[in-house]
Amino acid sequence: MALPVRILTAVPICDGHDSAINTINLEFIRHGIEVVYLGYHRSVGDIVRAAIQEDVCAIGISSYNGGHIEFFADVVKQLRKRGADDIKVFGGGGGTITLADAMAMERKGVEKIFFAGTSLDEMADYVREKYGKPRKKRSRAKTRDIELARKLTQIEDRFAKSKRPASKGKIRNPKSAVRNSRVIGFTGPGGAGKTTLIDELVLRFLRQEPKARIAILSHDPSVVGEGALLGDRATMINSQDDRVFMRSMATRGQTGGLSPATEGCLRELIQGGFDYVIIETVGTGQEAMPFQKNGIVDLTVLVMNPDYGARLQLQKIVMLDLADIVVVNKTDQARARAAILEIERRLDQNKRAQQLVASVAKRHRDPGVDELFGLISGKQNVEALAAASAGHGKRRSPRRAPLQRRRRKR
Ligand code: B12
Repeated sequence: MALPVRILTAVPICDGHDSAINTINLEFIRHGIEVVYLGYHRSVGDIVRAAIQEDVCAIGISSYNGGHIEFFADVVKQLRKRGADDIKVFGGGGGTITLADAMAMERKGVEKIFFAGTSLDEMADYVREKYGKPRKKRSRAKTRDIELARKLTQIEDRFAKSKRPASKGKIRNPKSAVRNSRVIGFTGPGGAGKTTLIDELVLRFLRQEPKARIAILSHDPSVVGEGALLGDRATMINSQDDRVFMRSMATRGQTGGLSPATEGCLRELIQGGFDYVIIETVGTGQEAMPFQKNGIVDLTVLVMNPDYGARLQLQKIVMLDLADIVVVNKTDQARARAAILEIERRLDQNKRAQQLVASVAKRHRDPGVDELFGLISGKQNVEALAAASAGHGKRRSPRRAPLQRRRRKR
């Protein structure tokens, strides 16, 4: 089976013209290309870091606000500087990039500029033709990120070729490595705010643990042999940091929220010595139990939207039985208070030590996110959290034991 072509697309810093790239992304996907979309208003450093971590074949930049000669050239220069000059740069910007500009850019190492009037098919065909060929044998990786990124690609590719899982055995006790990473799995329905929540947690990790390194495996759905929009990076602001290694994974036909290669990639990240590894599933349905297999995570977080429908729906969500922490996000919505009460009652049925957290992840310094951070980082005890959150009108069942204490018993 042919391996999917993987590219990264982005819009430069100070540029909010994303309508062109949104259209082009969709066309690429329709042509079987996996597109990691970084979003708009992105710096050269962010683009280059993301391209390296995602191990893409090429970067497509859509630029309308001027400064394109310098910006594109700097992307090429930074890729070379970091030993990643096998990643090619192409793009467009309608009439804002003149023919003379394009020639100057090509002299500086940009591979191709598309002008106004080019058909979408033509651009997608170019990408498939130019970047769909097997990559040349690459020189030794110069940086830790490049080396890790290539290993993750090999794992994904091995599976894509053979249709077999890339790894076997449990991850909990890999013989070759002492496991120091704390692996946290986030799941929940699409639109609950998982990505925003993770990004806010990353901000707290970066601030409070000045040496911690964090890895994120973020999943988006795709069908075998088809394209995919891997768009979680577009929501991530704080996670664009040199201490964060993020990889966007298409599920490539696997149901349940993860990719067939997730486990193998997780093994690499654990061996890579990250302090925290965060796995984000695709938006899941009622039956999903993505982290059940092989005990691949230490802690599971179910993120819910208050608007889940009738109370009866809660009886059908399997993860409400399994999650260590349930987060009701978007509690600024009208139905939030009722949702928290209903979910709390539902959790009481389980008679297990589960935590319930209410958050508004999009809000700056949200106390609910602080509380969740305390729980997953093991930095705060629950009594302190309960006292701190008393002023925010949240209910906490006294029967729920502190998470840390409960986990140690396992
Ligand atoms: C739509 C638009 C907007 C929308 C943007 C909506 C959005 N979310 O994207 C709105 C109204 C918000 C807007 C705002 C502004 N805009 Co405006 N906008 C445009 C407009 C009309 C179309 C751009 C577009 O999307 N084209 C559609 C694409 C698909 O077609 P295309 O441009 O021909 O591109 C082709 C190829 O280049 C290729 N391509 C493009 N990108 C990429 C990327 C890759 C990877 C590939 C392979 C190919 C490719 O695809 C197309 C194939 O045919 C242009 C004028 C124009 N006619 O270009 C001005 C234009 C870009 N805007 C302009 C300006 C000045 C602004 C504002 C600063 C205005 C203001 N004072 O507020 C703001 C800034 C916004 C911001 N935050 O950055 C100027 C830029 C001038 C310059 N750079 O010298 C332009 C050129 C208008 C003008 N003539 O003055 N804008």
